[in-house]
Amino acid sequence: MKILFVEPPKEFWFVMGEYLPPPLGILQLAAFLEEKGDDWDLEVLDCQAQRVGWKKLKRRLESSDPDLVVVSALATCNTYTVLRTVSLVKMIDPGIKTVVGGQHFSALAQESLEKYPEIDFIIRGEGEITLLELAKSLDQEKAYVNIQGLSYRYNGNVMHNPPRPLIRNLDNLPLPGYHFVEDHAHRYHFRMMAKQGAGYAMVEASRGCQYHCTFCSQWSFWNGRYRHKSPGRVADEMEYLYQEMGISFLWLTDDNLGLGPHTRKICDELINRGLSEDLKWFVQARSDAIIKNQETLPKLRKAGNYWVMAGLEHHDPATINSYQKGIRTEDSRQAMDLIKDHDIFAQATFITGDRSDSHQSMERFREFVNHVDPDLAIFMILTPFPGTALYETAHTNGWLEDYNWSNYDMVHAVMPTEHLTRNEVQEELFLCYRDYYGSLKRRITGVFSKNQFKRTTYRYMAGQGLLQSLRGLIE
Ligand code: B12
Ligand code: SF4
Repeated sequence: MKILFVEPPKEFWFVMGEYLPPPLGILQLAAFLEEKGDDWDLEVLDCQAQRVGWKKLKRRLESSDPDLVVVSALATCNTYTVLRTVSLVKMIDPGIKTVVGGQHFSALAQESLEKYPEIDFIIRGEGEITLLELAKSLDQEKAYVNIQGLSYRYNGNVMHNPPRPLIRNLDNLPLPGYHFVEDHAHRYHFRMMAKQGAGYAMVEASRGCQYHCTFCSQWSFWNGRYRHKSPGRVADEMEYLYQEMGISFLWLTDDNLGLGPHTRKICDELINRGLSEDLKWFVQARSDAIIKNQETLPKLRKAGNYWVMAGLEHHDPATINSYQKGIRTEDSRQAMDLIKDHDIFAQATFITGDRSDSHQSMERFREFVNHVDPDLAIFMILTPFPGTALYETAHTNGWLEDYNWSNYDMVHAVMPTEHLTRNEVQEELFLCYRDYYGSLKRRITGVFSKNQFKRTTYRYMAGQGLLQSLRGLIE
């Protein structure tokens, strides 16, 4: 059986500059099938890295002649690129089976199978074992009824098999299949963040999160559970990427790895293996974790961590509480200062366009961000992703004015607030960037900063048309 994994052509997220990421989700799935499956012919087609546009994709699908096509989505905003890919597959040969998965399709499995006949199967939740069992069933022409986590059509009805329990020990997963994309691995890059030639790869040290923020689809996707790989295993992955693939800029995909004893052990592994001088890596952390575990910061830096990003979200404690985020706005400044004090680049993300936001509150929001003063502030618009509590509320209350999934990228406003129209929300986003990066003092400090990442980022941003792109979104 021939299984083709496709990362479709997609637009990049211009807010973080130009980048080309490896498609970790499907690399992980392909590696799992390679290790546990039968002797199947597996191929990964990364349209971005292989410079395959829509026309060429049709030819590649024809020449690949697969039996099963597995398409990667990543985020809700990529829904249509996935659908276009599976439509192409069906145009070429309706007998080829198509399977999609990830957060968006897991949350909207019923609706998606009803609406899009070009999708044969949806894998809900964790992908590895369900995909393996599906491939075996297809190969051996067996029924799917016992495959947990699978949704499909049967006799004109949409069927949802019971959910699949999570893998107990993530160390049992094979190393992600970066070898499937070895020929073009040198093309992966993140221009704003990494030096030329450093490459760009992702390492997944954990899955899920213990918190339950109302706007986040991450925790519900992983059933509110948090599992992590062992420190040795995480270091193995990082070592492999550096030694075998020559990639030295690594992005930890973890939304909430925490900075406690577990992270310190990862750092120790990297230091003891002599990797800390060569690697540069990025991680996300909560502001409360940064403050609570501040003794980790020197070790983090010593182990090659140069970049920490924290979701600080909003200036108003009531809004933070309504999101169930569990952080305190008064910690935001201290968390950023602590990171900077350890010569680590401090990035923060903020969410605009809360239902309670008005022009006045957005003024206070901008004052707050100026006070918190992260090295890099990324502003996003509150977006109800399917699978979140926020989506349920917004959908039920009729707040959503736009159901075009391409716009669910946290840059386009898809709903108004109680005081602002959708277009005014869009305008406020533009003002946030203009206000923050318009400051001459901030730009000069950035361009001449002692911190190498800050210098590179500000110099890079100076040449980008971010503000023009954002202004273009205002009607
Ligand atoms: C790295 C990353 C990025 C990178 C790019 C990565 C890439 N490959 O393109 C950058 C920084 C550029 C980025 C940008 C964006 N991202 Co992002 N990103 C991530 C992050 C941190 C890691 C993704 C990853 O590789 N995970 C590890 C892999 C192994 O897990 P996985 O992809 O979930 O795959 C597993 C399952 O989901 C499933 N599966 C997934 N796909 C499929 C497909 C099939 C067929 C099957 C069977 C199974 C399956 O099987 C896999 C193994 O079990 C995730 C959060 C996270 N921890 O996952 C957010 C995340 C995916 N991003 C998110 C968002 C919102 C975005 C942006 C819209 C903006 C933003 N605010 O960041 C843009 C969109 C860019 C675009 N157009 O694609 C959200 C998505 C929410 C949603 N429902 O849409 C997430 C979940 C973060 C969050 N906490 O909310 N992102
Ligand atoms: S926003 Fe962060 S802390 Fe909140 S549930 Fe999502 S991953 Fe966890």
